[in-house]
Amino acid sequence: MKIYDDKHIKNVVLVGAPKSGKTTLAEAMIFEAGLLNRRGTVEEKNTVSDYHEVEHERGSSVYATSLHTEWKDYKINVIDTPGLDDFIGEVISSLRVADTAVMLLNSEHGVEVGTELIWNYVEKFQKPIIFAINHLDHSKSDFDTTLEEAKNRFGKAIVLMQYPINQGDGFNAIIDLLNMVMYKFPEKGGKPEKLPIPADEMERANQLHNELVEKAAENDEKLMELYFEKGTLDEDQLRAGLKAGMLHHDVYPVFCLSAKKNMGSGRLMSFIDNVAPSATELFPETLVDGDELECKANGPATLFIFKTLIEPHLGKLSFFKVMSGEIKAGDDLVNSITGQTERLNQLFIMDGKNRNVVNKLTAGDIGATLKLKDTLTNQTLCAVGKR
Ligand SMILES: Nc1nc2c(ncn2[C@@H]2O[C@H](COP(=O)(O)OP(=O)(O)OP(=O)(O)O)[C@@H](O)[C@H]2O)c(=O)[nH]1
Ligand SMILES: [Mg+2]
Repeated sequence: MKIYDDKHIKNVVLVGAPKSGKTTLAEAMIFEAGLLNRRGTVEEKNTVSDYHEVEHERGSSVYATSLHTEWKDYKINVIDTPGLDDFIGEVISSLRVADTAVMLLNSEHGVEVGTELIWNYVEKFQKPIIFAINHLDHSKSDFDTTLEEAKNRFGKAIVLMQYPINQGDGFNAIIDLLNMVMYKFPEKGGKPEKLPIPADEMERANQLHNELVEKAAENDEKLMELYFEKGTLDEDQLRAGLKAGMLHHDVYPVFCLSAKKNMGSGRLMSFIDNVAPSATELFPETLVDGDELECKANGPATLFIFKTLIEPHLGKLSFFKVMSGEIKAGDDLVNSITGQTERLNQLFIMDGKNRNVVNKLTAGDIGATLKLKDTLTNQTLCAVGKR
């Protein structure tokens, strides 16, 4: 597996009301990257993410599942969470290690009770967030009402990056307000054609583009000055402004999707690569003793265990985020609460039930290890002498 440095790893957690399309999107994100030969579906019970028997029986996610995709020189770790509020614990622990949350909204239903419940935790952890309006191919899709509800509920940080021009049965085109182009998808989805914005959409697109630029400039005095001087911002300035806005919870970018038809996931992943913050760019974690821990590869090795699973025939599987430093298979770390030493016998990158063995993981990455003796979820393992 290709090794990515700490600047080229992004952790996103897919959240949203039940059936908003999280598992279908996760599958599309891996398929688009060419890491799967065949795109599984929830109906056929063959997605990478919903691999547990109970998920097949119910036809919906029960566990938060870690997987990864690779998009244009970046590794994106994806955690697909269940939407049903019975399993909110899975969402909370996943949000804890996310760099960005991607909240799916079902455009048939708009903002749902489930959306609001999850929102409370996004706010609590102050995680950067992207909204993805899904189900745009559905005959009852209502993008404008969904957007309006999101604005009413989540406020003026909501800013459109794209809008659909033919939602419903024949959905296949999106106006992209960042690149100012139209993306037109082939019938089976996948890579879209890049076309000029049609003349009759130009006025609306220009107006929304200007709103986007203003929003990006709003968070930075220098950008605001440049914007007033030149009347616009270049691509790098836009990215920097949006990133700063996401970090401060002043910008919630909105994307368009039909996860089922595999339309829109590529553009979303490019935005995650180029704009969404990496763990190294998040504000430092405040530790119990008041100290701050910065996420950087040359810091002290620190792992946070966010999930523990007992897998049949395997035993205890512990999922963690490398909060700082670098870890190698065979390293000894100390549990910061119990003082017990734990050996990391094997390190994995997980793709649903598949374990990819790796020798090393760096700051910001998410991985798993087997058979920790005495370490539970929500505990931290630190370099010896750093407890
Ligand atoms: N028409 C349409 N159906 C979709 C889309 N995305 C997902 N679906 C369907 O909606 C249903 C739920 O999709 P999932 O991917 O399981 O949704 P989820 O958010 O993971 O659901 P939970 O895990 O139960 O919270 C499935 O039948 C999907 O095929 C979409 O973009 N358009
Ligand atoms: Mg699911």
